Amino acid sequence: MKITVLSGGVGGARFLRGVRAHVQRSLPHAEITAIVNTGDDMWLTGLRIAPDLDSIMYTLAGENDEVRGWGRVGETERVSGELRAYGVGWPWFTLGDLDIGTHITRSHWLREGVPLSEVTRRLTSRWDLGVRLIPATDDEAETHVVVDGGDLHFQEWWTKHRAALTARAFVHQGVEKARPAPGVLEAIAEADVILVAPSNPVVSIGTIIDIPGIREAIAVAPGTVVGASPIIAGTVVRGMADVCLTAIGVATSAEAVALHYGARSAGGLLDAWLVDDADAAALPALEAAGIAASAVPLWMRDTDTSAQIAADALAVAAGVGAGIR
Ligand code: FO1
Repeated sequence: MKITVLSGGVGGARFLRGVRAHVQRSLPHAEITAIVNTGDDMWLTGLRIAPDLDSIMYTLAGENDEVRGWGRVGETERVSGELRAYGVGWPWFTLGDLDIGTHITRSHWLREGVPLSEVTRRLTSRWDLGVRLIPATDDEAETHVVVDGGDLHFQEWWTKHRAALTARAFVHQGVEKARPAPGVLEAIAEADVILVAPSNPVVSIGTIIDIPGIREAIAVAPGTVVGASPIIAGTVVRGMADVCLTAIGVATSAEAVALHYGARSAGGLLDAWLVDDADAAALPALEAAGIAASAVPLWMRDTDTSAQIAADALAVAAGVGAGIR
């Protein structure tokens, strides 16, 4: 069985940890491929930062800072203290010493002309992650946020301003020239199930399907597409997806996000959608929109609960695949 997951950073990393746990327990021969958002990526003090790829890599390696949700566990910040002293970098964006090891290695290979997908393969081969990570694109297509008075790189808006500056629009710079990274279209075409992680629908999932060719590949993929809502009872599970959704005129609800993604039968992304039990009232509207919906516990408290969500998503996929609506 081949499972392909569209994923952003922190929420996606926890979801992938659950998919892996469920597969290890119940589907030992299944292969998991994660297509990961690269819109958050940037050059900083000469280093290429790839937050979502790193959050997933560290989380699946068991090396992540579980409290902060990003960076490495047991981290120190001696080098970033020096960067601040020299007045370079972003004082509000902390690069830990261990994390800098990843950025130096990635930047070194990129400067040798190695594409990001091969860099990612090399970095992740240090551990037995049980999941293949592929960046959505090898091209630089960074998310910028248009605010009153100009535009900011997403990371500045997110970490320096905590998304407090009203986002007038999100611009995925250079996306029209970006191409899916090697393996992305195959991972979509060959998947029995495509899972849409409960990541930020705008700046994580949206920026993946924006890459020319990806939305089109999903539209004709023979597998079943099942998403998990990143919104529970009108609140975001984590991060600032609500601010991003408001900026594009989408309500912060499990139903609104599913309708924003759209039913694949109507030219959208989804065949099915998991909402939390608290949002069970949304099921009839979703069914009416052509999205098979199921209400299950969606809070990812730990690996067991995220494994159960993965199991629920695969069960819904099996039902839809068998024509059971
Ligand atoms: N998030 C913060 O809120 N503050 C930081 O200083 C910060 C540093 C950082 C360094 C490397 C990295 O991979 C991620 C980092 N993040 C930080 C998180 C980052 O903004 C998020 O992981 C995503 O880009 C947004 O989902």
